[in-house]
Amino acid sequence: MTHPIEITAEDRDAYARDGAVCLRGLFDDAWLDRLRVAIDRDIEKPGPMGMRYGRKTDEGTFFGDMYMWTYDPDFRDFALESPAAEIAGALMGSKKVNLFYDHLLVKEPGSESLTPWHHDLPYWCVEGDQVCSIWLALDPVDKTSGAVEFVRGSHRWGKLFRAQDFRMKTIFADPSLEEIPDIDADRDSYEFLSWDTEPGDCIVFHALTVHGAPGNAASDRRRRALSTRWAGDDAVYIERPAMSEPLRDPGLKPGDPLDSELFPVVWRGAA
Ligand SMILES: O=C(O)CCC(=O)C(=O)O
Repeated sequence: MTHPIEITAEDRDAYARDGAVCLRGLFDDAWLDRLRVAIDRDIEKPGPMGMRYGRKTDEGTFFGDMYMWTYDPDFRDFALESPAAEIAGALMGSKKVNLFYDHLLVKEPGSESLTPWHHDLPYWCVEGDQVCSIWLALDPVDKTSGAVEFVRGSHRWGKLFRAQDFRMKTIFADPSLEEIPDIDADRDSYEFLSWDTEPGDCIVFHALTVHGAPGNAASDRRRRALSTRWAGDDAVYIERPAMSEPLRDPGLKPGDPLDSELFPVVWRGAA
């Protein structure tokens, strides 16, 4: 069933205050069915940025891929035509929304690979406050199958933590950046947000919100998630000393708005 896109003032306040908000049932079965087929196709034949995250010894894999929209028609339609861009625009309070990229994160049952605590901005060639992700669940997800946890309000800490590779290597290490604190060693000091989600639910979170996730070793369900990354009016291109390189050179100079073939404007709201 298709739900009208209705973002309430409470949703906007929660996103601004907490740095993460869960929105229920905004993506209908038609999108989910297309994405599930596309996901299996991508796992079968990954794109240029596809890789196995996490431990090689895992019984179930933690598979990731990025920029699928650039070569797969179903991911492309989702990125360009689904309600995602409008949702991002409404929550960020932006008049235009650029697609930054799409990111597939599949934890198969048996995967013990956790998603390390991190926030996203230091990985990215973008700067700005209006930068967010929409993490869309394709399966029922709870903490036994890898529900993502968010540190409430961490997008307002004024910090930029050193990025770390999901494969636990250090290829993104920028020594000038502070290391992220050991969140699990000091859980009483933080407030966490986490939601059990059904297919079609999504979590929208700010690019500075600290988040991480357990593995999927305790369930017998797949945990397929698609994170689409979005940027708004104040976002500009930058080059960081250590970052996750984009799929290709977008042809932008530091300080440029993202508008380009690689980071297209997908949605414009009322001026
Ligand atoms: O799905 C996960 O385990 C991690 C998600 C994540 O880190 C992201 O979407 O930025």
